[in-house]
Amino acid sequence: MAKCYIGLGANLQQPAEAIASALAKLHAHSDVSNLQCSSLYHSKPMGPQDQPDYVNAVAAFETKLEPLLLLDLLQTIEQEHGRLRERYWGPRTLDLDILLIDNRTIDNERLKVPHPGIELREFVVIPLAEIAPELDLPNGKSVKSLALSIPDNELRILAPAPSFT
Ligand code: A4P
Ligand code: MG
Repeated sequence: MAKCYIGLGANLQQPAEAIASALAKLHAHSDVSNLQCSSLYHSKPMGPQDQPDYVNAVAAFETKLEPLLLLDLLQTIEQEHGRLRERYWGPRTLDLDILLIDNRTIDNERLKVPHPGIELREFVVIPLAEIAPELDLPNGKSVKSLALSIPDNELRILAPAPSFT
């Protein structure tokens, strides 16, 4: 079993509902167990500013899926939400990024783990610290201290973690 952390983001249609529905699909999947999720956060767009604000969250779960099969699963869920990839860092109905898989480092064409953006994104580091305050990244940095030092860029809690029981 590997412990995985993923980032969820959405800024089109009904973003909070898209995230709740992605979590429900993960919860229902036979290879996903012990799913937990941070609060839902409201964030300012990183990248092009002429797009709506985002809803972001970080979830954790255990899985025996190999990393590329996990990526396939997440991409399938993105597709089911009508994900259109039109513009780099542009708006999306649902974006699922693998943040961490245990303490592993993976660097291939389809998958980079840890996700290279973790430390730079308040909408990742702060929700991650909410559910895993004692976690260290594979490079040894403490998630809690990253969360305390990153500018919050107006990040705020929008809603409690969706429940999926
Ligand atoms: N890929 C490589 N590593 C990973 C990984 N760890 N997890 C590859 C997921 N995918 C990974 O991703 C392109 C390719 O990255 C995938 O096919 C996969 O093989 P994508 O999601 O199709 O493209 P993208 O999302 O447009 O680009 P990218 O770089 O993934 O963008 P991000 O990092 O997802 O950022 N502002 C706020 N406030 N909140 C957000 O969530 N998100 C983005 C997109 C921009 N601005 C944002 C937010
Ligand atoms: Mg992405």
